[in-house]
Amino acid sequence: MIKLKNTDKAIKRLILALKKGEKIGIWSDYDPDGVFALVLAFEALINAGFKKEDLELILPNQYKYDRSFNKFHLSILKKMGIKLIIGIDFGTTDFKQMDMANEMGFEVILLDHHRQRPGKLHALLINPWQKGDRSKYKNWSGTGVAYLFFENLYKTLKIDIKKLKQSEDLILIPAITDYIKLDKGNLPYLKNSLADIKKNLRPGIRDSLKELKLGKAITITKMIEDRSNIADFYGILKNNGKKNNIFDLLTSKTDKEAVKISKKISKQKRNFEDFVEKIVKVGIKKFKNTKNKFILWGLDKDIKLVGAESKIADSLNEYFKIPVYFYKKEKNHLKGSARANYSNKNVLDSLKNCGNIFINFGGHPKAAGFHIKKHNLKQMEERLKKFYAQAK
Ligand SMILES: [Mn+2]
Repeated sequence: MIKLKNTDKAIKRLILALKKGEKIGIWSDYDPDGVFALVLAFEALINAGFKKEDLELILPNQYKYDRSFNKFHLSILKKMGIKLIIGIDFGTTDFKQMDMANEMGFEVILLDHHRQRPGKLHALLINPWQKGDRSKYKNWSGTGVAYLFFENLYKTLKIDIKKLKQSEDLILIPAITDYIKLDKGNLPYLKNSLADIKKNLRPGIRDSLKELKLGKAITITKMIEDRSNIADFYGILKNNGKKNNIFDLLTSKTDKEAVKISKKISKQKRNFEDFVEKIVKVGIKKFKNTKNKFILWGLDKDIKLVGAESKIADSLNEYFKIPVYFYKKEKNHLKGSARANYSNKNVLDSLKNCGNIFINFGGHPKAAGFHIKKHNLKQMEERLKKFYAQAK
C-alpha cells in the first residue's frame, strides 16, 4: 500500500472527527478531477462510517469564485459549526487562502497533486510532489491521491477494502482528463478502475460513456485518444456541491436519471465546443506566420463558459506545437491557462520565471494557470521571451 507523507497525521484527525461525530467540509476543485474526487471522498467517508448529514460538500462555481477557498463558502461552513475541511485537487500553492481559512479557525487537510512552491502553507498537505514525500511514484490525479489516502484510512480503521473498491471506477477518467502520465505505480490502479467501469455498475459512468460513443471495447489507450471528448463532457460543470450536475450524474441511482443528465450535458458540450472552435480558428489565423517560441493571447472580455480558456490554450498548443498562454477577463483581472501538452517545454517553470507579477499561479509542467493584473501582461510577455530565449 502506498502511503504519502502526512497520511498518518490526517488519519488521526479524521478518526477523532468520526468519534466525536464532527461535521466535516469537503471542498473540491471545479474540474473533472475535482468532481470525481468529491464523489470518491463522499462515498469513501460514508462507507467508513461517517454520516451523510455530517458531510458538507463544496464545489464553488469557478465563474463566480476564484479557484481554492473563498470567504463566502468558508463563512457558510463556519456557520454550520464546521472546524475541519478536506480540500481536494487544489491548495498546494494557495498560501493566502489557507491563511484565511486558518484565521477563521479551520483546520485543513489537503489531498492534492499540484507542484509545490516554497512558502508557508497553513494546512496539512498530502501531495506526492511535496518535499519529503518518499513515495516512488508521483503521477496521480487528485482523485488518485484521495484514493491512496482512503486505502490507508480503511486499513487503520480495519474496514473491508471491498467497500472502498466500490468507488475505484472513479479513478481512471480523471487520470485521463488531467493528463496523468502512466507509470508502474498508477497503472495497476487504472487497470482496476477500467475493469470496474467495464462491469457497468455505476449508471452515471455507464450511460455517459455510451453518450460519448466510446464503443464497447474501451481501453486506456482508446480513452487517451479520445481525451478531449471526455474532458469536454465531464468539464461541463454547473452548481455547487451535491447539486453539481456531474456529481448528480455520478451518484444517480437509475439509468433513467443518468441518461437524462447525460443528454443535457451533451447538448451543453456541443455549445462549448462550438464556441472554442470559433476562437481557435481566429487564433490559428492570427498566429499563422508566428516565429515566436510561444503564444500569449487572450480576450479582454469574460468567457461565460467554465474551462474554455484551457481548452483553447490546449487546442492552439496542439496546432502550433509551441506553449500557449490564453487568458480571459475575469472581474478586474485576467485569468489564464498555460498549456504545453504538445511541446517539450515546461510552462510551470516559465511562470516561475516571471517572478512575482502574478496574483497567483500554479499547476503542472504541461498545464498551469495564472491570474494577472492587465497592466502586468506586457511584463509577462517580456519575461516569457527571455525564458524561451534561454530554454533548450
Ligand atoms: Mn487535478
